[in-house]
Amino acid sequence: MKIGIVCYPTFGGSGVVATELGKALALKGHQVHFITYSQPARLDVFNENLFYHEVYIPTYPLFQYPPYELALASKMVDIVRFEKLDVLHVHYAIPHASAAYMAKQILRTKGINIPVITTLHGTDITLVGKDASFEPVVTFSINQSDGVTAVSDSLRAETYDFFQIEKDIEVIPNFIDLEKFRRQKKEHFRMAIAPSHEKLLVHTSNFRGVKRVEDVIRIFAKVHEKIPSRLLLVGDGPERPKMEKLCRELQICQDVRFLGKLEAVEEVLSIADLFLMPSEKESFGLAALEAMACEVPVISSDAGGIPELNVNGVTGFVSPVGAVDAMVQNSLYVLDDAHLPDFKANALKRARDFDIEKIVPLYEAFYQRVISEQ
Ligand code: GMT
Repeated sequence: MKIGIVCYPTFGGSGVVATELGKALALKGHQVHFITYSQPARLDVFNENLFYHEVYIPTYPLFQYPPYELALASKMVDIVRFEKLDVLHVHYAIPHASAAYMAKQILRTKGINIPVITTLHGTDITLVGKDASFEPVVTFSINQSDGVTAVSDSLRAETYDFFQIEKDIEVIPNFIDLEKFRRQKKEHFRMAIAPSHEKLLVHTSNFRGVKRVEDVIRIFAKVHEKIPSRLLLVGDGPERPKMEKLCRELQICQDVRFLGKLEAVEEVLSIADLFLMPSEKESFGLAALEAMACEVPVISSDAGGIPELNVNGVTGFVSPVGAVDAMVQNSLYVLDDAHLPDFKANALKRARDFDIEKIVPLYEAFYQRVISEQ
């Protein structure tokens, strides 16, 4: 197939999933065309089947807000026609689904019918999409898509609860490349970070409010009172300055490292004992799956789709959002050397359910079905 993929090119979960999907499809012989405003962060390989088309957004003094959606729609029209694409797959509804709708209508006037598939990722539904400024357009563009997928049962349910959706939404969960995300031997690195065999807790996120990084730090502070431990924070975002201040107030700075954005997050996960994800909202929790693939158990909230991934009492523990004390108790239980090896093994076993080799064929079958229904 010739597949167009539209996504955000940043480190965000939806962009990562879209890019990894495109790379996997290219390896299987499909021709994949990425259409976005800059090179996707993980599109760092050469493959004869992979193409990247940059959306150029002209500026003009009149535009306080340059119209990206129009430039994107025009680029989609151009690439679908020139490359003779079979399907357009857009990741994250805003504004990709409405831009795809516009492209589809324009192409129709030229005698081309391009099937559009929209994958819902999370905040496009649970946060941003619900805002009255976007809701009518999100509802309309989901209903106009030829196929719709969501990354968890929870996200599918929330979409039907909040929006007037007439389309079937198929759940295709996120996936993991177990070749890339596996526990590597990094003993020298571990000795440098935890020379006295301290336990290592890790959190990775975009440091936005919904990630509740404050809970991460408060959980760690209490764990740290009980056992020698260190906290590694990967990622960056608006909450970071507040979090650095909180570490000072709690006098734990010497045992907390802010590592910033890292490309090889699997190297940090390879030395970790526990992953913390206390999010307020989380449609899937891709960062937790990456940790589990590296044999790291997860202490999480019960937000959104996380319980579909993190099995309570097996791969870690799940508690209500904000239940810091319960998360502390559960962390101490998992980190106990009598329990840790079992939790690590269970985390990896569960991650294998989301092996990229199992999930990519679900997308291929979905594309075939949507194309054949046209
Ligand atoms: O978590 C974010 O803020 C980024 C966001 C995105 O769209 O880039 O992530 C969402 O999509 C990921 C991939 O499907 C999911 O694993 C995340 O759970 C989801 N984030 C939220 O629902 C908050």
